[in-house]
Amino acid sequence: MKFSTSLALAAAASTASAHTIFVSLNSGAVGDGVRVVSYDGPITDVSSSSIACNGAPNGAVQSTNTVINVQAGSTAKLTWRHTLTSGSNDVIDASHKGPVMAYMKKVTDAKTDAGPGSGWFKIAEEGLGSDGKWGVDKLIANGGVQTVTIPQCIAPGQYLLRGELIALHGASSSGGAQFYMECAQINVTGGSASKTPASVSLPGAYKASDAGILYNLYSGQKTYTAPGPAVFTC
Ligand SMILES: *[C@@H]1O[C@H](CO)[C@@H](O)[C@H](O)[C@H]1NC(C)=O
Ligand SMILES: [Cu+2]
Repeated sequence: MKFSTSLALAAAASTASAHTIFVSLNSGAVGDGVRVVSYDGPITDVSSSSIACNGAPNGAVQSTNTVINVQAGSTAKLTWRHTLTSGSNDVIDASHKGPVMAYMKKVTDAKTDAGPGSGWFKIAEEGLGSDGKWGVDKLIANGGVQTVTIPQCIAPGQYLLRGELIALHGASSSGGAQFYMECAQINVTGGSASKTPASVSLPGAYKASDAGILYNLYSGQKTYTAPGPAVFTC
C-alpha cells in the first residue's frame, strides 16, 4: 500500500509542476469561502460531476463555512495559484495556454449546494485576444488575479461563483483538454433582479468534441471559441 502510494505520487509529481487552483476570493484567505481541493490536478472528463466544482480524481473538496458578501455590479477578484501555498509568481506553467472564465449559479444555501446540475450562467470569458495573448497569459501577467464583474441586474441572494481555466496544451486529442475550477460561496447584495439569466447544466454544457475543447494550440489558429454559453450581460 505504501509502495503504490509513493509510485502514484511520483507519477503525479512529473506533471504537477504545471497545474493550478482558484484558491481565494477578494481579500479572503486560501480556502475561506472557496472550496479548494488539496491536489491541483485537472478534470479531463467533461461528463463528470466534478466538472462543476471539482472533486474526484483530485481528492475531496474542502468545505468552508464562509459565504462572502459581494455587491451586484462590483468586481470580484479570483486568485489562482499553482498550489495552495504558492505565491503570486507561481500561478500556472506558461505552457498551459487557454481561456479563463467564470460562471454563477443561484442556490438556496451556498454552503451546502454541491454544484452539479442546472442553473449555471457564464459571467466572464477571456479567450484568445487579437494580440495573440490567451486568458492564461493575462492571468499570469496579473499575478494570478482574475477580475470579473458580478452582474448588476441579477437577483440578490446566495450563489456559487465558479472560476474556470482550461489548459489547451494537450487538447488536440479528445480528452486532452485540462479543466481547472473551484466554486466560491457568495451572497450577492443589491442586485436589481431585473433580468433572469438563461442557464446551462454542468455537467452537460460541454462536449469533448466542442471546438473550444478539441483544439490544436500549435496550428497557428488566430481565433478561438470558448465552450459553453455566451456571456450573460445585463
Ligand atoms: C446576504 O446579504 C443580505 C443583505 O445584506 C443579508 O440580509 C443576509 O443575511 C446575507 N446572507 C448571508 C448568507 O450572508
Ligand atoms: Cu497541468
